[in-house]
Amino acid sequence: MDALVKGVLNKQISAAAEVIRMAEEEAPEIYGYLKQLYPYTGNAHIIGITGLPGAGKSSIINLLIKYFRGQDKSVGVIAIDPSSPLTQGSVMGDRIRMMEHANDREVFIKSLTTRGWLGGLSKTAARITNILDAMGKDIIILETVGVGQNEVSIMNFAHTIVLVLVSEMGDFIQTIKAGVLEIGDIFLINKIDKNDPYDLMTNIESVLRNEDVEKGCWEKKVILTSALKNDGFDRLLECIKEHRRFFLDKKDSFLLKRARQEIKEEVYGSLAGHINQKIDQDSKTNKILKKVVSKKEDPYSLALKLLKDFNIDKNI
Ligand SMILES: Nc1nc2c(ncn2[C@@H]2O[C@H](COP(=O)(O)OP(=O)(O)OP(=O)(O)O)[C@@H](O)[C@H]2O)c(=O)[nH]1
Ligand SMILES: [Mg+2]
Repeated sequence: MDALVKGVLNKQISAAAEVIRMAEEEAPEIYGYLKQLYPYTGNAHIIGITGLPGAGKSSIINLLIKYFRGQDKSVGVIAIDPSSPLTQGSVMGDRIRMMEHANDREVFIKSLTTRGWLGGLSKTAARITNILDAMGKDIIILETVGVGQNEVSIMNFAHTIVLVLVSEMGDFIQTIKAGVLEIGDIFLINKIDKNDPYDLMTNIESVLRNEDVEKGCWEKKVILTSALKNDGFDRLLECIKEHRRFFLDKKDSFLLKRARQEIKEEVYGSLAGHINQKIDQDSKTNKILKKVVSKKEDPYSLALKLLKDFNIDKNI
């Protein structure tokens, strides 16, 4: 077994950080490491926390870290896109909120931004989740801003998905992507110390489709919290535990869904990277693009040419 793999399995932070770096940078040897680590994954409870910017996700994660550390569980956090234009400055905020855990060797916090990726943010997040899982993290928390497709895909890697809402955000159903509403297991209305949550609560309850509970589906829960005052947190923990028991019963179907998604992310992510590079940076394509601009070529013929590179022949 490779020394670096052994290091990750022995919970060495430097080894995990090195493998994560390679996963992010698409180092060619990463596949070998991921392959060796994969058999050791599958033990962590992966909790996805998503919601609009500023809803209180990081504050809630901070409370979760505290709770799980109190239970002597080790924790990994992957915070995605804390520096998008929507949430500028919050990397600093996240650091400050999570600072108290900075010296705790059992807490590993990794931030990823959506900028600068040639496609494949979800792929990288999936890989890092597996690296932390193999490292023996009992709990892995994924934080995303629930506004983009990437973020919705990332939530597919979580067992338990918590959607954080705040009533001041008003017409949340329009604002938040429909997909997020469907994937949420627990709906948390935060900042109840500041805003009356009841209208929003009625609103959510009216759109949640819980009619399949009798067929064995999870009954989606709505919870009221104040991360600031540490209010409603017991109920959140109860629901998280209840959901864990629920999915453990259906573990096989979850593992299948996850494996499917992982393969898709790897293939999509790499293809997207390849295609973006080809269209954005390839000099030959650039020449054709200029012709498209002057209407001597059309985008469809160029797309068909590119598809032929993948043996996809639309036969036109
Ligand atoms: N009054 C009140 N403020 C809160 C509560 N929870 C969080 N906040 C504040 O809301 C602001 C945003 O909180 P964060 O935890 O950073 O929210 P976030 O959803 O992680 O934000 P982004 O990562 O930027 O999307 C901070 O100033 C928090 O102190 C709460 O329950 N009540
Ligand atoms: Mg945050």
